Amino acid sequence: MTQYLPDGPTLAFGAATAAYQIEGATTEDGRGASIWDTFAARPGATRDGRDGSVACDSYRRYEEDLDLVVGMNAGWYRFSIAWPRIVPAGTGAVEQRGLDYYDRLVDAALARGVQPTATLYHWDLPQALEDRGGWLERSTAEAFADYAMVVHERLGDRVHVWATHNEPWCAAYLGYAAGIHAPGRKEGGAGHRAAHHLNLGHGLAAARLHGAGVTDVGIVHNLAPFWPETPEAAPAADELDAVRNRIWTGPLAEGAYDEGLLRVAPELADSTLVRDGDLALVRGSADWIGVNYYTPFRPTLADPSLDVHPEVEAYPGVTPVSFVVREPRTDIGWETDASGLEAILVQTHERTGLPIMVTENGAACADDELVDGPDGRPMVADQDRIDYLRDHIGAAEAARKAGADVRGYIVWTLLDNFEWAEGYTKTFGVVHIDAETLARTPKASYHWLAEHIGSASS
Ligand code: IFM
Repeated sequence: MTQYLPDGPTLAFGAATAAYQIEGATTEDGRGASIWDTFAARPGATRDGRDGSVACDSYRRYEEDLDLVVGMNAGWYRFSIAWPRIVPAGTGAVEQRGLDYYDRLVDAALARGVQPTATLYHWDLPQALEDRGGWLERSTAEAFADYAMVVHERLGDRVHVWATHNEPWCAAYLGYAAGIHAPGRKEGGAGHRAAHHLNLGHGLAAARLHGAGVTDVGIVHNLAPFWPETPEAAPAADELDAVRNRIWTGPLAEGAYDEGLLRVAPELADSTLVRDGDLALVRGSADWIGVNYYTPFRPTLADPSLDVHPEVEAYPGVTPVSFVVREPRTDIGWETDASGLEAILVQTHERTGLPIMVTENGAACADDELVDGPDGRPMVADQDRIDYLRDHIGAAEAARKAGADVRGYIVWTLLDNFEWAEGYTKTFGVVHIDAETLARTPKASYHWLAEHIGSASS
């Protein structure tokens, strides 16, 4: 039973960010190097050659950012903690100055009446752990649980809603198999191995957090609907559902990797990897689940006009497919279809029975330009994003009416920020960041959200 997760008669609202995407200050106050510092420094790793060393400078400007959360009428701020700020070498010595930063951030949120919810891992693994094998090693899962407890010890009196991982699918498959995210390894079945250790790390951390009295431990996944474009693609869609969705929900709900998954990911049947007790530990370990949704996927078999998707190449055992991407699309090329959010929320409810938060949803938009407004002040008229958000909030409400226990909607993201391999070329923020001065300018979507949230909760 969760105690602190929102549970009101209407959706709760929040804004989300992640440490490496906004903080900057990557060499300050004893922070160790992370795999994203190393990866982003590789020529060609990010579209614009840039990294997170400055980002939005939220390490210093967090109070201004929290004021923006308040101005949006959002009751929740979802942020992530940078593991290399807390345990710079991944294991061993703890850096108090890193903890002090999050301490100040949490106090500043609470002082403004905003509930902080912390994610412990949003992809910035300490480089020292990667040097010892990263998520391909069981010891990283064990180190993660130790780090979780260090953070909880400092913040647990004020942070009550925790998430272990954010989108471990990306950490595993984009990081170790597709090689397009840090640490940039392209090693076939390694994605499944990393995925198991991420599941295990969640299970170990959740057990220890529960042991320390935490009641609201969750995990955040980018679950997605796979809608076969043709009847022939239906078996492939099921395989993709296995490696993208059931690989996480199966252990949580059933304590098992299902047979369909094991057929395409035989690595997960290896008892030296998946040891006795691992999956039993994960079963029932989450009190809530976060769903990050952006787009549905429409697999189709062997269409010569389309490339096999690089993400699909990351699963050696899955039938090669292409994805048909219909219009309209956001600026990052992802199809916009809000009905996919309703579908994935209902499916997650059916598969896990857990309370759900929409922990991320938002759009990269091409209309994010700063222009002079009618009153002479700078403004961003991002009508595309307003349409996207309105439709998706409606879909979350529809899922709730259909019986899914959806508690809240957290927009991705508060600020334009470092969008991983895309560098700063794709903007998801409801607040514009000036590339030179880092000045914050709320976009039209921010004002729309403020009004929507204000009227929804009054
Ligand atoms: O920016 C990312 C975030 O870090 C994780 N979820 C998807 C977002 C948009 O790509």
